[in-house]
Amino acid sequence: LRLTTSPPTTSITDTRRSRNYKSRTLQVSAVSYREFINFAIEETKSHTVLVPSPLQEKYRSVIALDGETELQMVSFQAPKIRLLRSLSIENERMQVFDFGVFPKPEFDVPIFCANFFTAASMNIIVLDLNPLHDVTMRRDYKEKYYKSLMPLAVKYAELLPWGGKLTSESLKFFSPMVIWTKFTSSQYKHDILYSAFVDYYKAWLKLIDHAVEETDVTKIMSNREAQHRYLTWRTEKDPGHNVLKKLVGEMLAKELLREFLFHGIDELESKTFLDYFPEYCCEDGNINEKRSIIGKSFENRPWDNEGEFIGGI
Ligand code: BLA
Repeated sequence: LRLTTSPPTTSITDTRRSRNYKSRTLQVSAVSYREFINFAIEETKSHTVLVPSPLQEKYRSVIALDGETELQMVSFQAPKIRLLRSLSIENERMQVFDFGVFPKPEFDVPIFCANFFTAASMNIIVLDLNPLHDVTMRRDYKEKYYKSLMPLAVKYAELLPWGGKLTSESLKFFSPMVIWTKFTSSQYKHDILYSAFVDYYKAWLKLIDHAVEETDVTKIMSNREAQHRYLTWRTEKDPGHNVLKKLVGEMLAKELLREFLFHGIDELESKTFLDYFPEYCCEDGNINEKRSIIGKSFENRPWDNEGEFIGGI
């Protein structure tokens, strides 16, 4: 962190000076997620052959409606990875990092998910290896991927404690090793978050390294549908939507969600949101705009240290 002089108070009209002002304030803002994406890409490259995704040509950079804030996007693919993509947004008011890695449907490996939102020094953090299949119903799936990772989860659950009640539906998309936390910015917390990100990503890379391609058509279909259901949920109900809409307007926000962040929603399957989540159907047949039908719950971490669900029904 570099301390700088306080920002000029006079209004700036000259664009070059205005850019200097911006970069100076960026230096004082405590958080930047740039090192996170750099680490993830370099680390992935040391495990597999990463090539740019066809999406990369169209989605690189978008300037927000304020004429200043830049949304930066990168996307890649690899032999076992359908899509690795990142969106980062950094201005004086907020820093956003939305990083996701989606395996090809031939692999039942969890989806890597890092969603970090920082504004007014409050951080809203989700870091997880999101399960493709229900970890309560499918014990075999939980044993296969999460059993050996629980010690890692327990370590970070102490350092980055449960962030409080959340939209109940989200829990089905989270694993027993999820880091869901909120904190006020500090270098200490930021360093812990970086270390958690590094450890979780290395753990995920190991899973995909060892994953064996599925040949059973029924199992591939089930993986594909599970991933599509996940994409469908997040395209419709992700908590970041409002921020995106404010930045780039409703039309472009929707395009970025469907075509970039959750790309695959129009390719993997043809089922709709209401096919998967019929409880959101309004009388007029439209999708209920509420983020959550059930409401918020889970005041405390609903898994024990072995990853057993202890949150009730
Ligand atoms: C809040 N983001 C949240 C919350 C969660 C997540 C759990 C707490 C509110 C809630 O209960 O829903 C994240 N939820 C997730 C994730 C999954 C999920 C990752 O179900 C995956 C299945 N957050 C972002 C991005 C932005 C963002 C990219 O990841 C902005 C562009 C913003 N998240 C954001 C904001 C809030 C939030 C503003 C607080 C507003 C709110 O609680 O609705």
